[in-house]
Parts: sequence; structure tokens; C-alpha cells
Amino acid sequence: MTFENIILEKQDGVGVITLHRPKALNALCAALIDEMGIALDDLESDDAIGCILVTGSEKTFAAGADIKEMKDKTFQQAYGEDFITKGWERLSQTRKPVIAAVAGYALGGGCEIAMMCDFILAADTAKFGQPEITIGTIPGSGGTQRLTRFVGKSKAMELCLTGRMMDAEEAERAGLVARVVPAAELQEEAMKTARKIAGLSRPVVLMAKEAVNRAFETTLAEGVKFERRLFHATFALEDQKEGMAAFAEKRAPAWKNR
Ligand code: CO8
Repeated sequence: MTFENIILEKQDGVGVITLHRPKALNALCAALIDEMGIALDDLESDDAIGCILVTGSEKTFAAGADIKEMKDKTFQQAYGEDFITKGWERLSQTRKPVIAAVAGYALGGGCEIAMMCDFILAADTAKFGQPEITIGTIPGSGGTQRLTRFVGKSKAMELCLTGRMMDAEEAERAGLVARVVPAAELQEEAMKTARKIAGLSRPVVLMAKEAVNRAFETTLAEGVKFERRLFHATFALEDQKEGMAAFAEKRAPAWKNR
């Protein structure tokens, strides 16, 4: 299938989705979100893929929802079609790990898309923000909730109330991004990280992702119990036997349960 707003590539067990609307700074129109959903379904069902990378261009990850497309919507339309929620949440429901590689602007819906990924690798040129307040609305795809969980109330409140952008260094300090790398190295570093994950035991990777995500949905006691059940479950896998045997025998593991 050919896409008009994204590019889908597969390489070394990694599925790469590149947001590609250069004339509109990758503004997230409905067609782009639909295409991203189709690409994610494809990558999720492809046994050769072990990790997904979402990225943009050197200048922009995404400058938010498409303002021109949504500006004339009425309340009835927005509410009636469940505008934003429908389709957008697909990314956060992905079972395989998803890395966001962000250079340039990640604003509004762009920042929200990055936060729906499992972690963010940022170029030193990255700029994050929720500027919706400056155009008469508020974040609509989890920005007020996820940003607050990442950076805490005070900074999330300041960013959402003023629309101020934060640079990559501040975003790393605040806990929004996992790591900052020089812009020229972002794609290579992101691919290296994605390849590393894709090369590990598939079921164990899914369990690790599920366990970390549970921390955002439940109490500490319940989360720890959930983690322990999954930890025990790994002992039913050939890959756990192989991984530990390989360590003891000083050799590289050959994963079986892919
Ligand atoms: N929507 C539509 N078009 C856009 C958007 C956008 N979000 N951002 C940029 N563009 C277009 C511009 O209109 C311009 O098009 P044209 O050449 O036809 O005039 C082109 O991209 C280049 O943009 P600029 O000339 O403005 O480029 P600059 O380098 O001068 O500025 C900025 C870059 C600072 C990023 C600036 O473009 C900007 O402020 N953009 C809007 C940022 C913003 O407000 N984003 C939030 C949007 S609202 C939102 O995301 C709500 C989320 C709701 C839930 C999520 C679901 C989507």
C-alpha cells in the first residue's frame, strides 16, 4: 500500500514510520492518522518486526493537529465523531515497543504522539510544547494527562497554561525524554536502539513493556504483584532457559520464542 502522509519502511526487524507532510510541518491531519493506524496494524501483525520507530524530518517531528482542517468544526461535529480520540489512541495501544525519534518541533498533537510512544529519543534541536492554549483550545489527545505524569504538575501546568516550548535539554532534565543526542546522530542512534530491542526475546520484550505500563494504571502494590506474575511467567519460556544458559556458558543467546 502506498501512503501520502507517511513513509513506511522495514529494516533489520524494525518498522519505521516517518511522518511526511513537509509543506505543513507534518501537521497531523485525519488522513495521516488513518495511514499511521494502517501502518501500525501492518507492523503489529508482521512477525519479522520486533520494534517500531516513529520519526519525522530534521526540522519537525510534528507541529500538532492540522489547525486548518479542524478550525471550522462545530461542537456537534467534534463530539459526534469523537474527534481526536478515534484513531489517535491506536499508537498507545501498540503491543510491540515503539520509540519516538524527535528532531525539531513536537508541538500539541505532535508532543502527544511522541508521549504515546514507549520512550523518546531527542535530537538536540528538539522542541516540545502544548501550545493549544494560544489558539483557543486545550490538548485533546492526552497532553494534559501524559505530560503531567512525565514532568510533574508544576511544569506541565506552566507549559499547558502558557504554550511555552521547552528545548531538548530541559525535556531530558524534566524526564520527558530518555536521551538527547546530536541531531546528526539521531536516526542512527534510534535505529541502533530499535535494532537492539528487535533482537531480544519477543515475548519477554512484550512482558517488560506491559509491566512498565502497568505502573501508570495501578497502585504500587498491585503493580509489583503484576510484575511478579509476569516474571514467573518468563520461566515458562524457552528463551529464559536459553538466555540464562547462554550467560553461564559465556556465549550469545539464540532466542527461540519469536
Ligand atoms: N496545522 C496546519 N498547518 C500548520 C501547522 C498546524 N499545526 N503548523 C504549521 N503549519 C503550516 C503553516 O500554516 C505553513 O503553511 P503555509 O506555508 O501554507 O502558510 C507551514 O506549515 C510552515 O509553517 P510556518 O510558516 O508557521 O513555519 P515557522 O517555521 O515559521 O513556524 C511553528 C513553525 C512555530 C511550529 C509554527 O508553524 C506553529 O506555531 N505551528 C502551530 C503549532 C501549534 O499551535 N500546534 C498545536 C496545534 S493544536 C493541537 O495539536 C491540538 C491537539 C489536539 C489533539 C491531538 C490530535 C491532533
